[in-house]
Amino acid sequence: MNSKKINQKQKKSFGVDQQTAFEVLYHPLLKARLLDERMVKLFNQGRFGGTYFSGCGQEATNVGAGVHMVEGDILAPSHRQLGAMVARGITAKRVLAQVYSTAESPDGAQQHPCHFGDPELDIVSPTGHVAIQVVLAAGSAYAYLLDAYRKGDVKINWDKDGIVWAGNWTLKKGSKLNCAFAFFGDGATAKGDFHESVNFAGIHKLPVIYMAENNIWAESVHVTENVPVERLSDRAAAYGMPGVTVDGQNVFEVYHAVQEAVERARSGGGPTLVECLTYRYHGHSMIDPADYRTDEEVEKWKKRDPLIVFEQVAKEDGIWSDKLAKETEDRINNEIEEAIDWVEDESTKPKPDQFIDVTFRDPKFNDAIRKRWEKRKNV
Ligand SMILES: Cc1ncc(C[n+]2csc(CCOP(=O)(O)OP(=O)(O)O)c2C)c(N)n1
Ligand SMILES: [Mg+2]
Repeated sequence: MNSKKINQKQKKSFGVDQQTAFEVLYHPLLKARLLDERMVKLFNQGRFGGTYFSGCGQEATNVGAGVHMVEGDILAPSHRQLGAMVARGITAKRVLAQVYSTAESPDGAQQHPCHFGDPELDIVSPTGHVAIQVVLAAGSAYAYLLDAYRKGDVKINWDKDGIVWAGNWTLKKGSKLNCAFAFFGDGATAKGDFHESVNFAGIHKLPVIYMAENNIWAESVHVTENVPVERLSDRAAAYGMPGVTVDGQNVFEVYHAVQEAVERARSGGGPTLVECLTYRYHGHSMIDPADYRTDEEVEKWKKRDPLIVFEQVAKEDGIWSDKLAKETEDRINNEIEEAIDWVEDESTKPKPDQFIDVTFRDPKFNDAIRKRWEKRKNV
């Protein structure tokens, strides 16, 4: 995210001016929604197989965080991170190549449709196991810290007996750390992997942004059956990090909460747990009829849809524009239609060798990973 685009003095939509609001926030919000709904339709029409995990309804939590990522930051996604990926810059073509499992898939067409990474954009591939990406985020953040230490940007604060406690370090003035952004659901916070990751990050003061998407359900299990505290953000206290709960339907609110967390992490202040209250409109995946919840519950959340909330807030602040909204929608629809034509008519089937290359991380396949390794090797 280009911080120069934020004009705090204007105090529009919590400090975001019209251009930023439309370009940086509204465009990915709407692109994620339109692309997601289109993929739901394509799946239901039988145009790609397996299943599909929709993130419809959760776009504001994803975009409000994803736009803060800069080059070198790691995105550790779960299975509903289309919004964060779009905010990070993924194209409709790359997403469709993944769900259609074509040779052009950013992840080599080897994964489940919605558990995928993109080495070009520093999006790590999660495994299908719930919460594992949270562990990968802590590991990446630890690597950032070690890199900074090797470069001489980290000062270790030894005590008078020559002992140093983990986390007792300060970043050299003017230095900045890369951040790891971990996304996970309410259900994932009940897993051991989650606790180990946040505990480790808390101890070492790692630059991780923990994005807890509380959408009330973990498949058919209600949040109250997975979480014994009222707020997921209450969990943060146990790991010595700040925890905050925000309206996950309001992209401006998420944007500002994450901005604060990112500033702290980049300047060596450690991790933050940001709980976003949100909701998924579709079932757990396309094969889930979601009959464990009521229509009233779904309708209640749809009244506070991220796009409706965006328009309300932008209107209250006098920065809404019908013209900009229509232009944005047309631009996105063109990209999506072109991408669908391409994936169905021109993309290519993966060859068996591609799976072997992916598994053994052949640099021929994964140029982006090789380049990153070359860069880090010399730190
Ligand atoms: C270790 C493990 N257990 C169970 C599953 C099956 N599973 C996949 S997603 C999911 C629910 C996750 O819920 P939550 O973390 O709240 O994320 P949400 O789907 O709501 O976004 C479950 C149980 C799995 N993939 N891995
Ligand atoms: Mg959930």
